[in-house]
Amino acid sequence: MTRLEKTLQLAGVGAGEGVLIHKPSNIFYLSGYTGEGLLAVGKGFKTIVTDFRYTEQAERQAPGWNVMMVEKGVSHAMLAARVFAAHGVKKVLYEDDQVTVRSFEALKKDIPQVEFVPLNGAPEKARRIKEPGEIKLMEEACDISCRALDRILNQIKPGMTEKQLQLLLDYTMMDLGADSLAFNTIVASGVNGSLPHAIPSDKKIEKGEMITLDFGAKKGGYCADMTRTLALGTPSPEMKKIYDTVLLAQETCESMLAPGKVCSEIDSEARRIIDGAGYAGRFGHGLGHSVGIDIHESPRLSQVCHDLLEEGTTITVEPGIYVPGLGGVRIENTCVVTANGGRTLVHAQKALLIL
Ligand SMILES: [Mn+2]
Repeated sequence: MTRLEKTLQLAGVGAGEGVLIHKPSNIFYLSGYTGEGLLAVGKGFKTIVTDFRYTEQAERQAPGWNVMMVEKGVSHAMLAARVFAAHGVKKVLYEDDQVTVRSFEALKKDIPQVEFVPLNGAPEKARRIKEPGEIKLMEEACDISCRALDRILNQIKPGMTEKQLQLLLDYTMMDLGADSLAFNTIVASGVNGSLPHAIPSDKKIEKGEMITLDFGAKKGGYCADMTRTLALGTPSPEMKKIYDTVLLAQETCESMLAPGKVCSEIDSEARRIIDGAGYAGRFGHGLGHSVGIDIHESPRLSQVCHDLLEEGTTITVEPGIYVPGLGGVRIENTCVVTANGGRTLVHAQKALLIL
């Protein structure tokens, strides 16, 4: 079954029904096309509606798809309306989490006499289980990220700013074959480590500080996501204790990954370990998130997600402890759930690295 067939089946699409796709990651997943525009699809038809800038690209990236080009006075939705009319579509499923209120009004005007109903995340449901080819691309993205970290380690010196370190890491990932970055790299040193999503600053990295690096390459459309916290010189006993606690939580929870496991229960285990070490309230985010074409996908390892892990789920395990005025530690691997349990795609050392 193709990805499109799987998605139409999950959405329960039958004859006389059509689907509009606006979300870029869903457009890429279903068609391979990475430009702007929308998809108008249904049983027996698949069309990319785009403009002059992207028509050739769409034809190259999505062989077998019908590509339509908008012209002056003819909107994307008007072309979708022609496709739907040609296939007797009376009901259109659309992404109500993507379309703005204004563009929904335009859709209703440009595609008249059809009923609009929410698609309810059918493509995202299909995307939860990664195909072997998708896992291979994520493995490549993780491998580039790990090799980049390995290559820059001996260049991290006291006096270097967080921004300089970010640039070095980003440059090295691109140099090693990343297509782009999966997200903005986080570099947090010393007291900045207590900010889980710190923005790299002009602060100089000093001896005795820990440095949290959260980063990932993107390859073939797929994201890597990894975090390592390093020490520049010997860390304080308190920071060492925090590191050991986070490492124990990370390794324990990673080893719990398996098909059928409840997401919230894995998150609870990390909290038990961290709270038990005296850091209750210092781990204020979820334990992990699925990752793929988008950096944050579902399911999530959190208190509010009671979904079961399935074979082919790719998910991060990233506990952290954050203490304002002191610093923080986070350790993160991107893993794949296999029939035999979790397998990490990130092979960088997790034991504390003291530079
Ligand atoms: Mn992450």
